[in-house]
Amino acid sequence: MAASAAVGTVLALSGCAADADNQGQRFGLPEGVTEEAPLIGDLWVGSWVAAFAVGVLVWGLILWAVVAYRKRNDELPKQTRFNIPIEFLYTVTPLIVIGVLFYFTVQHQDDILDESEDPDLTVHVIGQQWSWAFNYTDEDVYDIGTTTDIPTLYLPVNQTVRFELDSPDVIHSFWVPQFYMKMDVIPGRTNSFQVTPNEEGTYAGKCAELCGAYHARMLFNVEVVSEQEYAAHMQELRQEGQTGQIDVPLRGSYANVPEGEGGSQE
Ligand SMILES: [Cu+2]
Repeated sequence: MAASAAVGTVLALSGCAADADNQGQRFGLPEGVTEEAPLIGDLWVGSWVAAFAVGVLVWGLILWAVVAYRKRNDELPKQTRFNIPIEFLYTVTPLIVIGVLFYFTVQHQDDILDESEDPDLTVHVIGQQWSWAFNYTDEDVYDIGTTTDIPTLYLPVNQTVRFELDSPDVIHSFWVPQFYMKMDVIPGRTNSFQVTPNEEGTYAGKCAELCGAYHARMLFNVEVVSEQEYAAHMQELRQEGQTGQIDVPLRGSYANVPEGEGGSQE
């Protein structure tokens, strides 16, 4: 009963999304578009399958106890205080469950955060109240977004990109849901990770850490494009004079507070 209700809820929730194809099978995850996405996808689906297996066992035992030991007469059943084997089981089983989840989480985390291979390109990402700046460090060009002019991050398909994340003010979080990856952007500390987008398309990105009044406006787009289109976009940025490496913190030209709503939020 509860199991089918839970599965029904997952299916109903996933049915609302535009890219609902097979989303139920992914337990609500959107379609992954990087080489590394299956690492997190498998961990997510595997955890749900394990949770349902434990759930079915527990619900089964509850039902069995309800039926097998229901009240049959007014005679008081045998009273017991404790049962060592059962209490041992109660203690050891959760430790095994947690141990298995912990093992697979650490194993996948190590693979996801692996940066031993050299990336094909590096993008220096600056998250700042309340928008993003993308510095294509190898190309020596950059793009700076504002709350009203949402920036677009261009990435060439099938190339490994290394994101270096910096913040000059408060903690933000760099999140592209379809990359199955997000990472905190912390002032005074450069975080980094690598992904290889393997499907061309337009994807949404956002800040996933409540960072102030206009947190909800910290949106960006990701365009995963062919190598030619990527080169053309780099050329565009160059022609617009957006060349060089940007400093953190960004100063001056960066109007990050929506017009007429002045005042910073710190
Ligand atoms: Cu933010």
